[in-house]
Amino acid sequence: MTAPDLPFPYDRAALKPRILHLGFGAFGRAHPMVYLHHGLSAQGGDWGVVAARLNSGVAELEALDAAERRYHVAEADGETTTLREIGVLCGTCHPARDGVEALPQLIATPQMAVILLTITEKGYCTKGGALDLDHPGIRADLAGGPPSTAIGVIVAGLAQRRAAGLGGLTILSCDNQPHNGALTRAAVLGFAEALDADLAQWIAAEVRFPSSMVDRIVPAMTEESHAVIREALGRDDPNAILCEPFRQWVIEEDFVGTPPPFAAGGALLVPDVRPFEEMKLRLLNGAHTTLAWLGQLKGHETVADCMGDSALRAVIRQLMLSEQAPTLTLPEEIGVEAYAEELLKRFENTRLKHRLAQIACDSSQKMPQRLFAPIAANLVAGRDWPVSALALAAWIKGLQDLPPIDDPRQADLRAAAQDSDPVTAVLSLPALVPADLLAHPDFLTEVRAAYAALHSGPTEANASILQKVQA
Ligand code: CS2
Repeated sequence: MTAPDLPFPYDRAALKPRILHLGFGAFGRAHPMVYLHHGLSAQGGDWGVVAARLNSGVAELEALDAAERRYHVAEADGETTTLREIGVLCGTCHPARDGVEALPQLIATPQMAVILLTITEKGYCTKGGALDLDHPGIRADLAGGPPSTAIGVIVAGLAQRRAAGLGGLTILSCDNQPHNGALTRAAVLGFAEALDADLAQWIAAEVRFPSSMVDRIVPAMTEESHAVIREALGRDDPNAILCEPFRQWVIEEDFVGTPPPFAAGGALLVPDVRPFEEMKLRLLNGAHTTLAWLGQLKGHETVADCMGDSALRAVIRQLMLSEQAPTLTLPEEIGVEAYAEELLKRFENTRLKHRLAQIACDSSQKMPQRLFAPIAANLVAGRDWPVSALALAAWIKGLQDLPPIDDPRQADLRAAAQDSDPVTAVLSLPALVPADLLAHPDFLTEVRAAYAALHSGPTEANASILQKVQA
């Protein structure tokens, strides 16, 4: 156990609101803020953060304010708990408390330099890589209402910056999407174009949208994790967060001006993050989503429980090494076997109660990058993908058998899962599976065979798919 490092190794009084973190939640606390904490500890500086939420979360921000915006991060595995107090926050902001103009105005302050986003996949309001102009939130924001989406807030703020004669800034996505910088740019420009072509041109020229690959397992807090903090700290910290010791952040080197000291805090700044993000999304997140559904159907509650199930562990290893890895162009310095073994070890961490039901949330938004894209690559290359097929089948079976799980498309998904051919009905929902994958003659056939194996047990007709699963 390590005592919290006090006093802060940087001058909190010197921090200015130069970073706005939209969607400040568990991951934000435990990942980008920790990098900044280490960066400021190494280099000093005035890079303070305003933590913001858009919809829910007023109470969370007020709890932070009540604690002078200090909170602890506990990194736990095995017997070890390392506690660290983070002091990089210099303010909080919520439209419901501070008024709808507060966030755009903050974006338009001269010293504001970086907007960090942890708004989850659905927060980008995109469809097929472009802004979804039919999204109800986007429609309302474009109609001139007080902005309610992150994209609407950002564009309102950028418009004010431009009107004030200020320069652009950097918008840094920290969500698990491929090419998350390009996606953010497409969403922001799509919104601006629908409002004012000149503004869109100004944004395209003045604002940078680096992509980044983020990695740290940060489950939602539970009573049990609060008890771990209480024991390590000797008192409660309602704002604390418990996570694994591992952390990784690979950021595209594309900032307006000097970046915050993320690199000094351990982040890797590179010209191209694509190999890293694809590797992480497919091996880690693809395995997570597969476990979320297969594991729940087998009666498991957490990722660590699944790792204690030798058959499931073997299936996940097969997914990583035989189905996901062959679809990747890997960073030179990374050996895929070692990366997969390290992931399995991280998944084994019993100190984290990482609930499968939490990972299963928003699966419609996660499947494309985690499973559909690698399946498509495997079909083109003529490789087998039996575990991926089982993962999709388990999702569909879970939609039928498990309690409802949050997903923006939940109503459609659950209705389709009741069809007499649930595989076809779910996977043919509009704008879910890319058209060329759906049209591939083997795609639905393989998932149907996997579904039949899960639903009615192995039969002659579906035996081949199970034989291909080595466990
Ligand atoms: C998880 C991720 O909930 C999920 O979808 O797969 O939050 C995962 O824990 C992180 O991406 C790990 O870096």
